[in-house]
Amino acid sequence: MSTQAPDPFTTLLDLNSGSLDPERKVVERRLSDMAGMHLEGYADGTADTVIYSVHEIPVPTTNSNLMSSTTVIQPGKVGQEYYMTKGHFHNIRDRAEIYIGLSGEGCLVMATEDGQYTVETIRRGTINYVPGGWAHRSVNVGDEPLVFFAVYPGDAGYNYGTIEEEGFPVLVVAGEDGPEVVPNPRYKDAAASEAG
Ligand code: S6P
Ligand code: ZN
Repeated sequence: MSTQAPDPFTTLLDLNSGSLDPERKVVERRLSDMAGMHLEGYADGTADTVIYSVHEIPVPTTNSNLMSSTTVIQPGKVGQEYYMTKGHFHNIRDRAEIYIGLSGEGCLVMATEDGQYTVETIRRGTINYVPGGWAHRSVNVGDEPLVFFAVYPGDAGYNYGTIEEEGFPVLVVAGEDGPEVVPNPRYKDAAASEAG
């Protein structure tokens, strides 16, 4: 079939842990994979710490299929900045996405290439809409794992390079009274991010 539709199938999602049955493709991201993404460097000896895992339900990567995954971000901080995902635009920029919060407390930072941004809440029961053209990064601001489910067109793909080079306009940091959104001093500052 030209749409490459798979046969119908069902997956069991553990709403607390984010694990799937059956598990098909799990990607783990460690502090070493996040080098340069937090404002501060991570502490010596912590490079192998797993920050988040993505449990994907793979389908053919066509526009007629819906890819989905569960992300589990561990609680923790690098300096004052919370553990978070790398963040990305979709490779096909106009592809949208939906996040459904399952457990934990988090933020979804979204930004356009020209610097518009918004920071939304992720928690059990939230449904976040990520429009096409908005880069997105999720941040665990709580003490428990942050778990959310994502659905997106099968051909959306990932563009990590733009965020790696430019960052997001804002950071989410631990303030005296809880999470705070602050300007990113290195936003679009290539020289600073290379030095950092
Ligand atoms: C995919 C979707 C999520 C992320 C996951 C990890 O479009 O937005 O499944 O891939 O939350 O984030 P990242 O930025 O490392 O891919
Ligand atoms: Zn995405």
